Amino acid sequence: MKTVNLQYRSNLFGSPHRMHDVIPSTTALRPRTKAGILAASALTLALATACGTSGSSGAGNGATLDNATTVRTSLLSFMPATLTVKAGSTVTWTDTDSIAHTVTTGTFVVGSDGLRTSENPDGVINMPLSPGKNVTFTFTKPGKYVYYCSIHKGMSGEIVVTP
Ligand SMILES: [Cu+2]
Repeated sequence: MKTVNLQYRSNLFGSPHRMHDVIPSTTALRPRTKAGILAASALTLALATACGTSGSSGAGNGATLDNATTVRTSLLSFMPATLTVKAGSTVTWTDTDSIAHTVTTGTFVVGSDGLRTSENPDGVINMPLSPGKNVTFTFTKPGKYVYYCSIHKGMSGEIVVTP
């Protein structure tokens, strides 16, 4: 699975023309691989989110923009990779892939190929994230919370909590 992850990322992000080519016509896309199908569906979801009106169904108190406290999974990455919120904020992770992930805080070592070679979960957050579902965590203490997906060795992100 490691090679799939790498090819996937470089195919989609390596060329500035690639996304443009993919976006206009979904019928012409005809992905032949599972990764291609995932990419196509993730792109479609990303576009729908980006272009749609806010239609958030969350309870929310209206004090913050929904996007400001939401991390999506897309194309086997957390987006945004770094999210800054104020202490007391509840961050929502939304799985917009068709595959399962985890949100796991801890430290890790990344090899020269960009994939983690070791992981040390710290137990602060360790939540499975299923396709189409959300998980949330409320950050009460300021600090930098580095997290990763324990399933995909190239997926990580951080939440920076300010006072
Ligand atoms: Cu993952």
